[in-house]
Amino acid sequence: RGIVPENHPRRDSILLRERLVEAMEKEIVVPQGLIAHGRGECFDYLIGEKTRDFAQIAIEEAAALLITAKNPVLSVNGNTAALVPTQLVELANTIPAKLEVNLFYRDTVREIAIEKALRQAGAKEVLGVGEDASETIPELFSQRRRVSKRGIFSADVVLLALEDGDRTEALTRIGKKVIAIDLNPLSRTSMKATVTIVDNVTRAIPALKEKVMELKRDPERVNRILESYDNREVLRKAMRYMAERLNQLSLDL
Ligand code: PTJ
Repeated sequence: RGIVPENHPRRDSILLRERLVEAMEKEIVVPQGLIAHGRGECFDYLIGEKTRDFAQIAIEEAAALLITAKNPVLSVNGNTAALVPTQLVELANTIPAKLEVNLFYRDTVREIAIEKALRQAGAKEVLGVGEDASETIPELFSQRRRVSKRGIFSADVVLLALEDGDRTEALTRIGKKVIAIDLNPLSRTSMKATVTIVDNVTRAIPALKEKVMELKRDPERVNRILESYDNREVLRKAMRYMAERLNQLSLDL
């Protein structure tokens, strides 16, 4: 593929695009995933491509929930398998949590390609592939309703990213705590999740692993964090940050 100059100001962003296109050729990512990524890039511009305080607060809450969960599950789709396979496996090992493939555009070829990517990244077990995804989430009509009995079906805390609002809503309705990573604070997923991390998965997943390691050494802090969290306030902060940053940039012109 074309060489991206070392000093190109948008090098990292271009390399991520290359990674997604390569993953599409391996049938990990769907073409729609490229469009979804473009929407994410736009919101990432608005926050200056950094993990801001509203994301840090949500990451802390997410880490506390994952550590104290009975059966935490990390849900993996095409885009996250392409962008952060190793980081997802490391996060799952650190918590520890299960990894489950769950796709909007589900087909056997993709399930197997994603399982392979996760195993190459070091995963010992990958749920939600083939017959393992034989349970269903009630009142959900996309292919995302198919889940593993040992995984999302019996999970108390589910972490997901680049999600559609329907499943987030269906999962919370059946009593699960949902941690969503979504750069768009206006999406239905962001609004319906228990905890919304408005940040890029490429930054949020490693940051979450660091936070899990930190909080595991400090159980008292975990309880304090769990008592005081307000997701609406986090979303408000994210929206205000975007608006104020744009305003400031317009004044600086
Ligand atoms: O792999 P599949 O079959 O499960 O399909 C996955 C896609 C992404 C195609 C599917 O879930 C989809 O259509 O997603 P949406 O409805 O486009 O939602 C994607 C959301 O994720 C949008 O709100 C984007 O802003 C956000 N987003 C995109 N890239 C990133 C992101 N959030 C965090 N990090 C990103 N890198």
